Parts: sequence; structure tokens; C-alpha cells
Amino acid sequence: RVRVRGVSIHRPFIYGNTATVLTPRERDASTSPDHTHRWTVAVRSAASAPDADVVGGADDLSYFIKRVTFKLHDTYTNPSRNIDKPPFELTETGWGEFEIQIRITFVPESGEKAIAFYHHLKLHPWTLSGEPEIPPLDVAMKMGPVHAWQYDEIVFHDPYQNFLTLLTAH
Ligand code: SLL
Repeated sequence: RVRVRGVSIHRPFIYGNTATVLTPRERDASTSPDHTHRWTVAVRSAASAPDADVVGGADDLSYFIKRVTFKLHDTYTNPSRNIDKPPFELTETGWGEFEIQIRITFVPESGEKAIAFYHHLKLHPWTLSGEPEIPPLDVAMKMGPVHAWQYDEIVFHDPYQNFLTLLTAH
């Protein structure tokens, strides 16, 4: 296995979440009536829109990502959730915001170590410039989905020749 010295190759991606307020009907039907929101946390190609309605499709990072692990707050059962195929996303319901640890494992032929970082799950539509209080649920519901997305780039330094070939073929 040969490393290509002096070469860095990057892949842009976005990570983050969308969240919506559960309707009273959904809350009544739920086994967890204290849950107020449904949210989706995801790792997506930066080529596709960070839009809750756009799922999967051309957004396939699986040629170099083997697994995305979303580590949730300990209040969730089995908080460590592995997603092994695209779309690399997880939908849950809950009542609170917390830090989600996102761990990306690369395909074995990459020879790359996994990377991990955090995303703060955002449920509430407040901003620093706005009201100091979190808007009540009925108001938040009218405001529509909350989005919290971050752009970043995964950089591979001195990649193995076969991995570089794989990356550039996409
Ligand atoms: C808080 N730092 O104390 C936050 C923690 C945890 C949110 C929020 C659990 C759902 C469930 C859930 O929404 N946890 O237990 O099913 O406010």
C-alpha cells in the first residue's frame, strides 16, 4: 500500500439537524407524551440542500463513509446509533436539546482513522437578537421547522493511492 505524499484531498459535507414541533394529536398518540419535538440529525454531502424534504437521492457518501454513529443523550435507550448506509441520518422525538456526538468511520480501504465531532441539537427557534424566552410551542409550531446546519470539509492527507483513486472517481 502506497501513500501519495504531499497530496491532500478534501470532501465537503454538512451536518446538523432539523426539528419540528409535534402536533397535539401526535403527542396524544405517542408512548412518550412528554416529547415535544421530532428531529432528524444527518451527515450529508454539501452538494445537496440541507432541507428536511430532500432525503437521500444523489446524496451518497457511502463510497468513502462506512458508518456514521450518532451518540445521543443518555436519556435515550441505546444512545449509540449506527447508520451503515445512506442516508446517514437519524430521526427521533424528544423534549430537550443536547450535544450529539457524530462519529464518521471511513471505508476500510481508506486506512483512515474515524473522526468525531459534536453537533448541538437545536429544537427552539430563538436567536440572540430575538426574545430572551423560548417561544411557546404553539408559536414555535407556526414558525415552522428549525434548521441548524454546519458546513465542513473532511481532509485526507497523504492518502493511499487506491483510496485517492476511489475518491477522484466520484
Ligand atoms: C437538559 N441538557 O437537561 C438537556 C438534556 C435531554 C433530552 C436534554 C429524552 C427523550 C427520552 C430527551 O429528549 N432528552 O427520554 O425518551 O435539558
